[in-house]
Amino acid sequence: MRVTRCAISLALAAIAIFEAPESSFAQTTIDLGNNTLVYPTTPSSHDADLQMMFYMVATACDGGAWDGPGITSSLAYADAHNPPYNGVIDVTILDNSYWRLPSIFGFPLTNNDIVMSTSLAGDLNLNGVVDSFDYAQEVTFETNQNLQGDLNHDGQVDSADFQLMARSASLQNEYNSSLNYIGVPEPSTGAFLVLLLPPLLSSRMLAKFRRSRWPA
Ligand SMILES: [Ca+2]
Ligand SMILES: [Ca+2]
Repeated sequence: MRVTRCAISLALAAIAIFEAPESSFAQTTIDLGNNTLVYPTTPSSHDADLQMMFYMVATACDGGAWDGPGITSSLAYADAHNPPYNGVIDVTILDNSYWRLPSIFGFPLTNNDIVMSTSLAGDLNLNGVVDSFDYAQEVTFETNQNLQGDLNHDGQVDSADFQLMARSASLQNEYNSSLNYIGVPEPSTGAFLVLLLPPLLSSRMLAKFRRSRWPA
């Protein structure tokens, strides 16, 4: 599938090859739904690609409304807009150059892969629970300002993210039943997608997004 300037909803097992010219990127939305997306990178492109993913999720999150362009989840949108407002459904970004997981949900990973998944906010290792392991990891991410710990996608890892993690942990029993990423879904069910996104965004574009989201 090759697309430009459009909205994409990922609902079935597929390999999506997505090409977005810089001029149209801001209008592009990829809806993960209740899926997990694996984005392969190369060692030379990894860091820029990871920054791109942070920005795409941040623009989609749009301060918690989940109504912006970028990489979003309709589940996160529904959770954010259905009263009572909870906002604990998130798009978690897992950088496998950090975690070095051999696989996720049975899907093989390389250390250059970036994983994005609809999940509970704060389930940093995407194992289906928000627990003390995630909390300890969040402490490290706060120390290093690693944006994998930026749960509210505001560009920094701080107390607001810990508060969201705590709320997510308290509500996880309620939410686990509605997320099929819990319980090791089979690849054949469509829970996995591999996204190839050439060409990579330029550093100039990333700088533009950085300025627009988080002015210096
Ligand atoms: Ca976890
Ligand atoms: Ca944050």
